[in-house]
Amino acid sequence: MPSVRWTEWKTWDNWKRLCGTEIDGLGLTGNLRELEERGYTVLLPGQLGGHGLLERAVEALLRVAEERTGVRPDVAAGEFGPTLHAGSHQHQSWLQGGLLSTDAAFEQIIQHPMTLPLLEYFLGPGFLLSAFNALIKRRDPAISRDNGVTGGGFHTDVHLYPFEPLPDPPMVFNTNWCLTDYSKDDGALAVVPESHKLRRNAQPGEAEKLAVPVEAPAGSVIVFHGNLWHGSFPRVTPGLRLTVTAFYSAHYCRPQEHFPGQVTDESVARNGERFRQLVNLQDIWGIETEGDHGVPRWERGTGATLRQVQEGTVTHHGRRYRIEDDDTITEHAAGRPRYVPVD
Ligand SMILES: O=C(O)CCC(=O)C(=O)O
Repeated sequence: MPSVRWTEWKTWDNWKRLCGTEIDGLGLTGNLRELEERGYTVLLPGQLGGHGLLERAVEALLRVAEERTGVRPDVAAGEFGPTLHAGSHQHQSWLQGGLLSTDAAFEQIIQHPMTLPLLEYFLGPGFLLSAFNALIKRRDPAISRDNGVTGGGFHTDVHLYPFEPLPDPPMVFNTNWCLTDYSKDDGALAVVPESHKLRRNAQPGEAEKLAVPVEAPAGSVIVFHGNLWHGSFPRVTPGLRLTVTAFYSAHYCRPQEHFPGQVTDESVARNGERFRQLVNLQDIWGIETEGDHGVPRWERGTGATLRQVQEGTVTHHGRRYRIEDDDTITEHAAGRPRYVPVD
């Protein structure tokens, strides 16, 4: 995130210029252009840098699915156990809630250095992780390549915003991490290119006619705009499609999941400031008692007052910090604190 004071950028144009410089330095200008023009882009494994993240994420997903359902998904045979959200549409099953802290690979995914700058460009400073889910999908026996393969379940992701035109700048952005290959027959994400510019939801049946598959090899990530019409194609090949979705919202929006109440101590200990900020652990809002006022969530329950927090130091996981106001978001209370290591 550009660590420039709010008073020095203040407008969206300035913000985007700052972020654009960082994006350019990472070689992501083409991806940014696709996001602006089409509403989605694919970052390929070669751009993401590998380091075994794909393999670790697949293993984590299979392990957690087995813990939750009693059945280890069989990626080749196309079988998985019953989950709470099974069969929403098209023979797919969502693992929702409490997934993030189950594996360090997932924590790495939500703060990946190649996705965050693109998200920041559109969502602004201090954006949050809104939800972290997994999706397991198998062949739909009712559909074959011969009887037509159309996309289904089309929606935008701006679930909390009840008005049209849809918000611009967008309030939310999505990343779908393809843990297996994505082709149309594999049941890929279906999108309507440029539909994010329409700033409205699709009429029934409208998106199906215009949808195209987002095809990508395993290990890619699809980044897409919150106002984009999307769904997915039914799977007509054997085996499973595996996906994890990291969904983000702007700093001023309400996240879907309450991460501060769910991330484990081990998870926080093995991650840094960016992770704590994304899961809203350093938030000063969500006040419950008078003593909470201005006190970051991470300090709540310790009995520390605002004055003690501001004037002293705090210790977490063996590390001592001074807490400063972060004026890179705004210059007053809507900002968030910054934890500066003291030793
Ligand atoms: O790939 C899919 O099946 C749909 C994903 C989706 O709708 C989402 O991540 O919001």
